[in-house]
Amino acid sequence: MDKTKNIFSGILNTGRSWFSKSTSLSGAQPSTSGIETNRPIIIIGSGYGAAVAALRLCEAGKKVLILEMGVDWAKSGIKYSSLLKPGKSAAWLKNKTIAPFMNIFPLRPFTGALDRFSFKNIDIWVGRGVGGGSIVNGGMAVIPKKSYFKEIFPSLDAEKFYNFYFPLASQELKVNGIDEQFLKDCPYYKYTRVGESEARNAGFKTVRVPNVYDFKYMEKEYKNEVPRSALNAEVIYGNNYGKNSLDKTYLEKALATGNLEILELHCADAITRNDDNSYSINVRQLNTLGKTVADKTFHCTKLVLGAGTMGTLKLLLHSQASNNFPLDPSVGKNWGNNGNFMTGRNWVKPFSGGTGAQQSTIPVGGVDNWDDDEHPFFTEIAPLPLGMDVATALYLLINRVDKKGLVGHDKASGRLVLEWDKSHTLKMKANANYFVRKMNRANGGTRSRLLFRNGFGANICYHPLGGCVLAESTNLYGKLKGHDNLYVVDGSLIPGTIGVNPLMTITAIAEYCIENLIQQGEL
Ligand code: FAE
Repeated sequence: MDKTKNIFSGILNTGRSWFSKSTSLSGAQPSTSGIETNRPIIIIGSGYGAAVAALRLCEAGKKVLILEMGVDWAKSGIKYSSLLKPGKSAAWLKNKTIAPFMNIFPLRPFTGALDRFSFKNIDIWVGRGVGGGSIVNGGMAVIPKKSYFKEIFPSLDAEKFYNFYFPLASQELKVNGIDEQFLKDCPYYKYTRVGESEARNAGFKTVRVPNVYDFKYMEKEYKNEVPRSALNAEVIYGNNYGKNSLDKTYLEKALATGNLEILELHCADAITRNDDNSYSINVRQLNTLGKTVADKTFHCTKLVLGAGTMGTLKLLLHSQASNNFPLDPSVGKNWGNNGNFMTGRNWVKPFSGGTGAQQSTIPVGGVDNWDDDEHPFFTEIAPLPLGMDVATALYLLINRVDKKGLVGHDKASGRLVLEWDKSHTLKMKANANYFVRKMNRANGGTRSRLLFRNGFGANICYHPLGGCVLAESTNLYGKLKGHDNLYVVDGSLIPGTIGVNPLMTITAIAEYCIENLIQQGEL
């Protein structure tokens, strides 16, 4: 037998532990082709939907393999970098940082934790690595308003979600709240205190936002009893401590069953449906420079897609374009940015310490204007941890999405295309304008022209949703229409909007889908 084949079957058998060492692979490895592996159940991706699926399937005694294109950060020993000192984790194979603004930092290309899909009118940020978006996100764990949930998902039993799936998701994700006294005293939350008092001044309702970040840990950070993370400008390039990302919750539990294997740096490129309705997946194993070190084919009876909204759509639409993979015509439709619209205000309290020189990266405050018929929105009072006081308040508005986008695939370039222009964000802009003006009128300050083009970041999206919508492109439980053995469990199931930050809803929907799919003997 071919010697390389032997080496790689060894690698496949030892799985996660071997690959964790492989992150040091830096570039010289020759490409190996033709490795074939058979597994009963394969999950692509390791974000929220994928992690829920992995845990529940492993608990049910099934052997599961996860293919994740990013690094297994927890195992790699590589430290996440901070906003002020971007390093390996800061970007997926870029030579400059890709934060929403202030990209003045050069980088050596590395398979980092933050990636960006750039389209003509919108940039979409996603997480890369074992844990998906949970590695890079702000951890805000918000349950949507029941009335909006019912509007968005009329076919779901809302009572069961609010009594069971959301509480279950909260518990598994270790959601907790900040101590009010700590919030009042901690200088790192000045931006929240200023943001809340100014919002109330302007006549808005403020709300406390729970988070997956361990606030008891943060209190210790503040007292310098433990290494700092949220108080050390760590977040969108990963948190070294404090944050209960999926590798510390669902995935850790799933691995503890002994039934889960995770292969990092394995990027699924295309899926083929076989005559017996099983699937074959073309996969590139990457090194940390993004070079292919092996081309592999994985075969499975059951395939679960948890590659995130953009990842799942890319895989499905690319497979359709490259090998006639059968897809329902609804796939790609009903896509939205969850109403994401970034804005801000300059000259916020410039003569009384502004919004604070040091800021915790974990947001805990929001403004709830959802019930205003004319200007319905929710906004997070976001941190801007630049290491100095810039007297600037940053907000990520979440609006309704009245006009949905359409995701397609350009065969020539192999890239996704997105129908999304100014007309999709007009109402969002009107809401941002209304909010900023009302805030400035009540408190002083100007529109944040220093941060965004003319003060409005219509192009910034952290919450891509939809395109493979539950009960439209799939059955009621995420099984893809026209397929017997293919299931979707990630953000693409949510039709473009959920009115709040989406991680809780993605987790709860995945819990609901997997519970039913297991009960029905589908998985
Ligand atoms: P996701 O978490 O995106 O995971 C998909 C995984 O699949 C990733 O690890 C990919 O690397 C992997 N993958 C993709 N394609 C492939 C492929 N072809 N082969 C192998 N692997 C692949 O999926 N939401 C909140 O609720 N609260 C927040 O505070 C918040 N803050 C955010 C801040 C930032 C900067 C960003 C980018 C997002 C934030 N979000 C937040 C959004 C949230 O993280 C996101 O909705 C979820 O992570 C999406 O979960 P999925 O399960 O859909």
